Amino acid sequence: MKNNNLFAALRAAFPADLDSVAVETDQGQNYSWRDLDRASAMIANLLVSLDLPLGTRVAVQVEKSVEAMMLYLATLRAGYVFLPLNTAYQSAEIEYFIGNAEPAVVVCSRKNFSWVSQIAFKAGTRHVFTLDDDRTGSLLERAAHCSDMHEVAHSDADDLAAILYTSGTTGRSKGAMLSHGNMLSNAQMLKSYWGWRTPAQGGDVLIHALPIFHVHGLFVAIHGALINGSKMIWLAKFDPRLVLQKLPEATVFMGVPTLYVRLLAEPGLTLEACKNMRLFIAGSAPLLIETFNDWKARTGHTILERYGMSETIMLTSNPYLAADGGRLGGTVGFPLPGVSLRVRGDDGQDLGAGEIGGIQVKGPNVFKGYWRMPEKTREEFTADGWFKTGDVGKVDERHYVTIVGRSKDLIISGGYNVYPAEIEGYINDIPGVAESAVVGVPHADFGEVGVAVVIAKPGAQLDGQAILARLKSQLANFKIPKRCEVVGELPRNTMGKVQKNLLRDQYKAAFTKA
Ligand code: MLC
Ligand code: AMP
Repeated sequence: MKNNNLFAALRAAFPADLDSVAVETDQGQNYSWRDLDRASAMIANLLVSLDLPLGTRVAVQVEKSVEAMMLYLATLRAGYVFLPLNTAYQSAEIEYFIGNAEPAVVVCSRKNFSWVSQIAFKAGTRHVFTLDDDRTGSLLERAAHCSDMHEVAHSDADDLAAILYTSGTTGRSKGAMLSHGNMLSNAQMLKSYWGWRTPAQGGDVLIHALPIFHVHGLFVAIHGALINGSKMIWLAKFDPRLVLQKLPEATVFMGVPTLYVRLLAEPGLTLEACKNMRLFIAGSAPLLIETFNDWKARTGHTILERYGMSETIMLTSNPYLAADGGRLGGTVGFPLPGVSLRVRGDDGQDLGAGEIGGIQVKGPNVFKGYWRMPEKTREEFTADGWFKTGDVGKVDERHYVTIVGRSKDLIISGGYNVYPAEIEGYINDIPGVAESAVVGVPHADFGEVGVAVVIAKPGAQLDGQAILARLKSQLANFKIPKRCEVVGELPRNTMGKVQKNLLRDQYKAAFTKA
């Protein structure tokens, strides 16, 4: 029977010359394809030796490193389920994820071992390993004793490969369950749609500058390079000057819009610097038309904007080939081959070209549901099996999709999702707070950031800075509102509901002026 394990397909695409460079890091290390194969086999053998049940979750909160990617590949090839966690998450957030996912294995950095292991052991996790970004930690120490030969586990297309937590509108995160089939179909389709060149076709080189705990950096970028046998230039952290330095050796770059904004601020971004590049891809948040136009003027390249989600990986993309239509700024392009997309009105009726409504999708890339939340899963799918993205948009006569807003109350800041309901919950727990509202406003660097507007209980004295300081000790740093205002009252409609649109309007220029 055919093995649908994603790793088997990635491994089959490794170039014939296994000693050629697969990953070159900004620390001057080179990893060959053989290194990726052997090290992921050793870690997979370590996991297998733990005698874990099928479907075991491996939760990972570590700094970006090539070894962290190898751990991901090892989890796939051993047939377990990878659960990546943002390094910014703090103890309450980690406690929720571990309690909800019940991983049998947790891997964290050494500096966090004492509190992470305490949470994990309390939740019933049997194995907690450490992994740091300098190739040290108990995971690698233990794996060093394991064989470097490992037969890839058999997986069906529907078997789970990863769980990605994505925040919910009620403030509780939901684990999106992605299968080997979801990821493989998407990776294979993007291979041809974005015109990746295998080594035999001259090869591509990807600058990997994104974090590896979300869809963009972990799946779109890593699968894209590996399934094409393409080399990666691996940056531990995004640094615009380093990217510029590496551009002449690369052909493909992927980034959230903030990365493009920051690169544009560098005088070294020129036609000359980009002349070897084949493709610049942007996504995860709206790309402003100014950024799109400025980029074209400065580099001669038209950014290819695409649209995706944790629940679906990639959904739409502007075309790679001019023959398929141009790359249209302000749009996210066409539904990708195999993906069906429709726009529905509030009453569930199909909308025509140019009409604005809720975006719904179907396809082999659409996830299997939310981990242990059958109710939530049912709510997010229509009776005829379409996934409701929560994004609001339109499709024009030529089939270009434009996202105009979101029905979900969500802020996307520098490519990270922040759910106001979660932040409001924390603010409302602060003594003296009667009520709060968090809204997203435009920001020149992050695209959008949160502003918290708070009402004090009668007689209570509140200070905006003190509220932010308290939030900082509880939540991932990117979720902290960039401003907190204590006010007398919140604008409400006749039903008594807070009118967030009025607050957004009130603070809309707070971060856009020079
Ligand atoms: C950092 N900070 C942010 C932030 N990132 N604030 C708001 N939004 C963000 N995204 C704040 C920190 O809290 C800190 O504040 C200060 O900025 C410096 O932190 P840093 O870690 O040094 O920041 P920096 O390295 O500059 O990071 C910015 C960034 C990063 C843009 C490089 O946020 C990033 O890598 N974003 C990419 C996210 C991503 O990969 N998304 C893909 C999701 S997948 P203070 O006050 O503490 O000093 C998805 C699906 C799809 O959406 O379609 O792809
Ligand atoms: P996440 O849950 O982190 O995977 O974020 C997915 C959300 O990011 C989508 O539902 C969209 O709202 C948003 N998104 C992704 N790509 C784009 C894009 N190119 N333009 C606008 N929004 C985007």
